[in-house]
Amino acid sequence: NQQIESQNNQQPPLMFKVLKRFNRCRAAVVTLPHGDVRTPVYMPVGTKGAMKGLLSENMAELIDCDIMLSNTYHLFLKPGEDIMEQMGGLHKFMGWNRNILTDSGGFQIVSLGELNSLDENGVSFKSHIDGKEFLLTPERSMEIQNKIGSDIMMALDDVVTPTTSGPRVMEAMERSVRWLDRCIQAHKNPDRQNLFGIIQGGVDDELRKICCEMMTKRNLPGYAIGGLAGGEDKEDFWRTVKVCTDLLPDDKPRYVMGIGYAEDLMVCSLLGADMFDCVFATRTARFGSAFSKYGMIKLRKNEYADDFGPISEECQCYTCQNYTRSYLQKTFRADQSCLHLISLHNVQGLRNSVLNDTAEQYARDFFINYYRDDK
Ligand code: PRF
Ligand code: ZN
Repeated sequence: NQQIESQNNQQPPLMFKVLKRFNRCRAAVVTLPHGDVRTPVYMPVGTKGAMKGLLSENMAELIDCDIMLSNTYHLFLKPGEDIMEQMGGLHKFMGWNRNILTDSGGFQIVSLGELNSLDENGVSFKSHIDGKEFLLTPERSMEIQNKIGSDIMMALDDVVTPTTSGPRVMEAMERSVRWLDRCIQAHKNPDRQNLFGIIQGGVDDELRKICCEMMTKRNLPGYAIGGLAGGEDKEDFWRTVKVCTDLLPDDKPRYVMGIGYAEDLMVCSLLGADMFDCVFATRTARFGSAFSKYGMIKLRKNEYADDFGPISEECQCYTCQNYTRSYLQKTFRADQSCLHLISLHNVQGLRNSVLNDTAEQYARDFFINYYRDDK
């Protein structure tokens, strides 16, 4: 371990600059190989290499996106790592020259139900395309992500649902640390690609603390908080995020994986997290809620069908500068980019309030309106 802890001392291709703070919350800029990412940031997911319904040449323009997320698992099955490598990486393959973050694959295999077996060596699974059997190890995940050329690669982790209890939670946490070490060893391009570790440990504070302590010793360019947003109580969820953000380095980005509800983006940002995605976005009631000075705007509602104003008149965010409530209402059911536009508005609203020194009022108003009953 001594060797692993010290070999990671070279400068990573990532800079993190905090512009302003409100208590734990930070408005920052993460500089990556493909440009600046303004945080807090909500990353849209382009699972098959391109966002559903959007061409990548239009995507940056359409949704003002600094970074998108893609999945090793899906890219590995199609178009495959060799095509990706021959093309010179996913950026070239997609014609996307802003940043890309790739998840390591294990979580997708488990959550899509493709898992055959899991042991210390890795995860074995059957392709949902042709039924062929594959083994994903930490080394293979790094090899594939190195070929993809993502700006941020995620370590392969052993994920259990947050409602799991007993010795399996500790086993998964400890295995995630051992797999992280194998990822660090196998990573070929530390000068061009950032490897993030993923904190596990369920909703057990002690396990989370141990995991944070062990992983921060590896001196990685950034850290994710995994294993949450899977049916646990909000109280457990938010407390666990705070346990981790208290211990993770203040001068590095923190990414909470797989959350998408407006209130979770707010709470986690206020607790000091910087990056979010929502791979398994479900369109439940509060999902289309956008916040404005006039209260919560539930964009799925028909009353907005002929409302040609922005979500919020005074909002400077990209969504409000370019889209009407009517547009968002109409695309709500059909298009995942709409959900991204709403989340972008919510997150950028908070970011701007931190920059303007009005975050306290912003957060108060948000929660007062969010939990107010429908009139
Ligand atoms: N690990 C990885 N990807 C993820 C998660 C995780 O814990 C989550 C949260 N359950 C979403 N995506 N590798
Ligand atoms: Zn806005």
